[in-house]
This record gives sequence, C-alpha cells and structure tokens, in this order.
Amino acid sequence: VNADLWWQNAVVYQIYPRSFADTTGNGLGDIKGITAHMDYLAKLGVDAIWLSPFYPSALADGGYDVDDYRNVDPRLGNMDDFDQMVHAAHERNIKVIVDIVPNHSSNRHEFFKAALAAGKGSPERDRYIFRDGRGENGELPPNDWESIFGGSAWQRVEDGQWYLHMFAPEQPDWNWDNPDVHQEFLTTLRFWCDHGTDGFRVDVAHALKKDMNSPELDQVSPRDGADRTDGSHPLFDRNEVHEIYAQWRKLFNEYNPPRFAVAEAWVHPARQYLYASPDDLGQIFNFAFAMKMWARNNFHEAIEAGIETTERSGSTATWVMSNHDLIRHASRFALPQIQAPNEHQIATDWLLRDGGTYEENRELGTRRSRAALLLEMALPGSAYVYQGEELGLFEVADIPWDQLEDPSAFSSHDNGKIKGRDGCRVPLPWIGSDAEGSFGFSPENASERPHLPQPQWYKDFAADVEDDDPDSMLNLYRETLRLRHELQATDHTIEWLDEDKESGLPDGADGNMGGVIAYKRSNGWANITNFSATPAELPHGTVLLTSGPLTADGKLPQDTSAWIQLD
Ligand code: TEU
Repeated sequence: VNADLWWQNAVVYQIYPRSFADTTGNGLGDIKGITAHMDYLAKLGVDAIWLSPFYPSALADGGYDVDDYRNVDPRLGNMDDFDQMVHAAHERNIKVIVDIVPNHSSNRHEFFKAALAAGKGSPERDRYIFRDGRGENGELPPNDWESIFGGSAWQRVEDGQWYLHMFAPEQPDWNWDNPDVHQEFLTTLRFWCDHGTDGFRVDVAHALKKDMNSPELDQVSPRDGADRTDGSHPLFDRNEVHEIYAQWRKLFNEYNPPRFAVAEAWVHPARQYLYASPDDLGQIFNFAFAMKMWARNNFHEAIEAGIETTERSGSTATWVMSNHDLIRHASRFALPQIQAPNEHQIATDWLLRDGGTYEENRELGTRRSRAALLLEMALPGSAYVYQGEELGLFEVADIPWDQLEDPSAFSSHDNGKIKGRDGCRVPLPWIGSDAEGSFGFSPENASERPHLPQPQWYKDFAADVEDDDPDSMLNLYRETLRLRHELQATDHTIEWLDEDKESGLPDGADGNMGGVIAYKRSNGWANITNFSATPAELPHGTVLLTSGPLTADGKLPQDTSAWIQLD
C-alpha cells in the first residue's frame, strides 16, 4: 500500500475541540485535552483526527467565524500545544486534519477591520463583498437575499454600505475575485502544512465563487442552496471554484507526503467527482449516506452515489452518519418516525416523554446505531466518526433556550421547536461517577461549568463506564475498527448480494429504516444488515462480528448487522 494514500480507507475521527476535553477548567475543551486523550483515540483505532476550528474566534458560529487563521484561540492553548498535539498523534500513527474556512472570515479579522477603516471603494474593502443599498439613502439592502441562518444576508456598516454574509452577520464573505484573498489562504495552508498537519477539511467548499453580475441574482438566495447542477448557479458550485482548488492542490503536492483535503460541499452527487478529483481537493463528503438514513429512503442509492463518485474521480468514497451540524444519529434512529438529520428539530417532548418511552426509544436508537456502524464500516473508502458517536450519545434535546449558543437556533427561535445544533455539541462525558461535576470533561477544581450543560443520563455513556462493559458501543467501535483494518480489501468496489434490492425495501411508513442491505467486498468479506421486520437468512460463511444477538435459529433479527467471511 502506498503510504501517500493513507487517507483512502481511513477512519477519521472528528473532534469539536471546545467540547472534547478541558484541561484548564475554563469550561472549554482545549488542545492539551486532545493530547491527553491520544491513547484513547489510538485504542479506538482511528487513522486520523480532524479538528473543527480552534482558531481565535468570538464564537458567533462555534468557531467557524475565524479572527486569525494562523493561531490558536488563547482559551484553547497556543501553537506549542498544537505542535505537541501533532507530535503525540504522529507517534501513534494518527494523522491530523484541520478545518479551513475560506468562504468567510469573522468580522474581527484584521482584513475586515481594515476594510471598514479604509472605506468605500478602497482596495481593503474589495477583499470582501460590499455594495451600496437600495432606496433613496441606500437604507435598504442591495437585494432580498436571506442568509443560511435566517434574516437578511446583508449587514450595513457605518458609512452606509452593506456587506454580504451567507451565514451569520459576524461572518463576512470573502471576495474570491481579489488576488489578496488567494494569497492569504495560500499562506495559511502553507503555515499549517509546515506545522505537520496532514490535511484539511474545507468548509462550504462550493460557495467561494459568486457571480455578483448574474442577471439571475434576484431569483436566488443563499438560504435556498444550489438547485442547479451544471455549474452555472450564481452562488453555489460554480465551475470557477475549481481553479482555486487546482492551485491549492499544487501546494499540497509540494509536500511529502502530499497533503490531503476533503470538501464539505453540499452539491448534487453528479457534481461531487469534481471536488474529489486528484487535481482538486481529492475527496468529498457523501452526505447522501446520512440523509438517506431515515424512513422512506434507501441506503442502496446513497451507497451507489458514493461508489460512483469514487469511480468518476479516482478518489475513494466517504461515509458520514453524524457531524457537528447534524442531529446525532442515535437520536434520529430512536424515533419510530425517524427524523431527517439536518432539520435541527428535535422536539423536546419525545426524548423526555413520561412512562418509560424514553427508555424504549433509547434501546431502539442504540440497536439501530450498532447495525448502521457495521453497515458503514465494511464499505470501501473513508469513514468519518463524530466525537461521542462511539459512546452512542444521543442528542441533548433539553438545553434551556437561554443556554443555547448556535446562531441557527436563535434565528429560527419564533418557530419554538428549532433548537439548533448545540444538542450534538455538548461536552463529552469521560467519567461516569463525576455526575456532580462535569463527567470528567473539566478538571475537579474547574472555575467554570462546561460551556453547554450536560444531561444526567451521561452517567451511563461515559467513556470509563463503557470501557468496562464488553457489550458497550465503545467496545463495538473498537472491535469493528480493528477487524475493518484486518479485513480491508485492496480495491474499492462492492458487489450487492441482495439482488432484488428494490423489492426488498418497504417505504418506511411503518417507521422502519429499510429492508435487507447486503454486499460483499472482493475478498469475500460481506456485510448483511436487516432493517426489515422479518428475520433474514445469513449467507453461508463464518460469522466474524454481529451488532447484536442472532435469533435462536441463527437468523439476523430486525435492526441487526453481521459481518461474514463467505465460504
Ligand atoms: O456548514 C455549511 C452548511 O452548509 C451548514 O451550515 C448547513 O447548511 C447547516 O448546518 C444546516 O444543515 C459549515 C459548518 O460545518 C458549519 O458548522 C458552519 O456553521 C458553516 O459552515 C459556516 O461556516
């Protein structure tokens, strides 16, 4: 195996640094907290960690509002801590990926302050997207666009001009028609490569280039996303964005090994290969996998979309069940009527419903999560695991409104049900017996509480509790990742075993997740998952791993997966 291609079948563990582990007691996770848990990550069996932003930030959007791209938030540590963390990871053969946020900076970035100070028409202002307003005195925004978090996508500044922000007002969009912006990001990428970083996750990679002269501007809005898949939409997934990534790729390839990159780009499956090509970023998240994981959809389509991107790009597929933007999948699966992952809408009532329903739901969500893990991990390509999913954590549905942090919650507040993305970002439980404290997230003498409140049920999900329990989610993840390494085939193909795959799929109206999903790898390693109500026959071979017990007559019950070495 070519060592440069370490990422092709990697299991990448996403760390949301402010919620991982706090060593200073300020209630925010920090870089040293990651270093302190490197053995935990090594034992889990991950090949790489990806760190969500840890840069200086006012946290208007959980750190995706970056003040300074080439530094560590002082509350999270400093560059020495970062270097030590990379060293500790590399010692254990774990790669380090950082998050790069090129669509927007924060409004506290040095360049944005300069843009405000230098005024209208200045070269400094041209690094962002400033326009005059409409109306007699320019008091109306340049157009009626809504931002992705809700509200106008334009914010007025003191001299009367308006700047574009696709996300929060604190996140002004960079102008990628300006060469300074290109230069600034090349400098930043080089900075992190030189600090030993192995790769980058590129935030909203499909949004950087906008055609602000398009005659169609009044028919589109950032909030609506891209509805066209030929590269001609004025705001998203424009072909010119690949000129940027071709330049980045040249820089990445100057390094040994070449640096890795994965695009976060919500584009049509038919356009994904452009980002995944070897001349481009090289890999792209396949969100179809997460999106199809609920009633009335089918996995076959999502898996085929991922494999197709592989074939068209020469990259490998990616699989994502959860991340810091999506409702935790254990919760999505715990409902008879499974929720879409990005609706940010966990009704507080179901989780807390009286009469034992909560326990029942919890059991269902756990069982389906275990089955989904085996389904995911036998697939070729990279699997992205979000911190806490290895503990089987549920969404924290009952964070009081006044303690929420996420801007997507506040902007939709009047709906009364949208609680935003904080429920999957609650600081991790490490020590179950520390229920009076912070479940081991912060040190004992901490001066601050964890930045989001932890629920009491965390006591059952803490890492030390699960470590001791052979049947825990944590130990299933460890065993699954270990076997996945051992069994990995040399190619990136699958062959479906459930030939009549269409007819096997119920429509999910009764709340189940689909039918029987079975495939094999070229070396005879097969996964069979049964999401239907009828117990399924196992194919002939040796059972290597199951997500739960088989029936008395050796069949695979509902919501269970098995790995088989075929005869
Ligand atoms: O997300 C991009 C993005 O499109 C999401 O915001 C998505 O639309 C939203 O979560 C609704 O599902 C990236 C980051 O992952 C996210 O955390 C940031 O808020 C966003 O970019 C802005 O930087």
